[in-house]
Amino acid sequence: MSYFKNVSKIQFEGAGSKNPLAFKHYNENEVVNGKTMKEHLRFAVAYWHTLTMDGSDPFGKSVMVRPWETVSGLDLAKTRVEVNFEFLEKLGAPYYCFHDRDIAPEGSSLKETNENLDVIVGKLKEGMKQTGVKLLWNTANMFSNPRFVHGAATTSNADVFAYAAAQVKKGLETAVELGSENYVFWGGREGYESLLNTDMGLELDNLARFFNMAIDYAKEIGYTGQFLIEPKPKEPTTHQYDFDAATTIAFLQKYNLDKHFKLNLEANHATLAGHTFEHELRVARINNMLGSVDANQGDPLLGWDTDEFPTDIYSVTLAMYEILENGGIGSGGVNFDAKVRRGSFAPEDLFYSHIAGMDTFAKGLKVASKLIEDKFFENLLAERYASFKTGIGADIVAGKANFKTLEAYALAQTGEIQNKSNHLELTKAQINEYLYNTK
Ligand code: XUL
Ligand code: CO
Repeated sequence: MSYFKNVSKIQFEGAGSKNPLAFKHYNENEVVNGKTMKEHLRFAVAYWHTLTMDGSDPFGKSVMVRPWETVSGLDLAKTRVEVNFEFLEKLGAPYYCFHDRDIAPEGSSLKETNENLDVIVGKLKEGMKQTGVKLLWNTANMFSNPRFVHGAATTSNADVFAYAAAQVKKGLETAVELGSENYVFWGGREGYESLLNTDMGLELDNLARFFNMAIDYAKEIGYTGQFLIEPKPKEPTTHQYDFDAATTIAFLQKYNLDKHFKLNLEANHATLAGHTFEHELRVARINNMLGSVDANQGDPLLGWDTDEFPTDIYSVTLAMYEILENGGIGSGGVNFDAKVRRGSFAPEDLFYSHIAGMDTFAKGLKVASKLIEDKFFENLLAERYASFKTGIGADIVAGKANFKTLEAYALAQTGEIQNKSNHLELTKAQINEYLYNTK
């Protein structure tokens, strides 16, 4: 049974190819910076956007009724597993990601819901064995069901906290069963609408308690995958506790959780936080907390999470630079947390969009690699910060200076301090040359 009869395995045809169902830049076996593109990029497809998203929005109903959606409930869930593996194989993406509720419908009790999950997890395991596709990460959807109206681990209702714990317990068991390389926590409704009725101290303490329980249970069942937290500043709540990379790292450090987690950083979440994607990656990198990325892009003119496919080569190049400087993405990957626009409702748009994203990342990887090979940023920074290499600057860096020695130094100087231009526009023009000319 084939669900994409008009699409065969996507091949690399090279720059200049006009075939919409071919890669122009992503050549999985091509070696860049010492590793193949496949090893660098570790692409993953998001189950929720590719298999279950139906194109509905607050103003209109579903427009993406897929040809295979002729059944419902658990039968539809089973069909989607088959579609998933055909899609992944034809695209040549080595990984996928899901929320528990993407893959199987909820039953009338937690027990029944878990039984539904077991059926689908069994089928996924079979598909993974047959295709060699792997699970980059799984997570728990603790935001869609009405029970999570006041949050999950940060809810005001202890019964909901218990339910959320049971859900993550099952999620970790699923991670073991499917060999998931990471487990993600995105705090869907972990935040507040109004401080007027919020005990922020208790909610944050409870969130830390919840994470500690997850760490303990993972240890108990022998789950060794990487725990990831995905920051986002707002939406659905007015203020989400994992606002951005810096806030999340401070939270983890306060509760001594930092050694157990890394961050899964999403481009559109960075935009919502008023940051660039590369800013978020840099904050994580310098704190040794860069774990994985959710690849997408937002519309800077809109204030919500549009989850568009990443085609902005400038932003992706700078993101890939951070990843390369990090020494790679480790057990993480590049997960397309991205959805086709409502108007792109044809099944083949699922291929066009992923190809666009994969080609953008492949090209970004090449440009970033060339920038590193040429020591572009290394030389620029060495020159800009040269004053910290000798004399008083070297003393500051070595911890040999204090306010008294610095005052004595400043008093001994004659004339005005001299600063140098940083030639930022020249830097931008030079980066453009790399973007135009890297083959
Ligand atoms: C929501 C979002 C989630 C997480 C996983 O904005 O990004 O899909 O990636 O829960
Ligand atoms: Co995401």
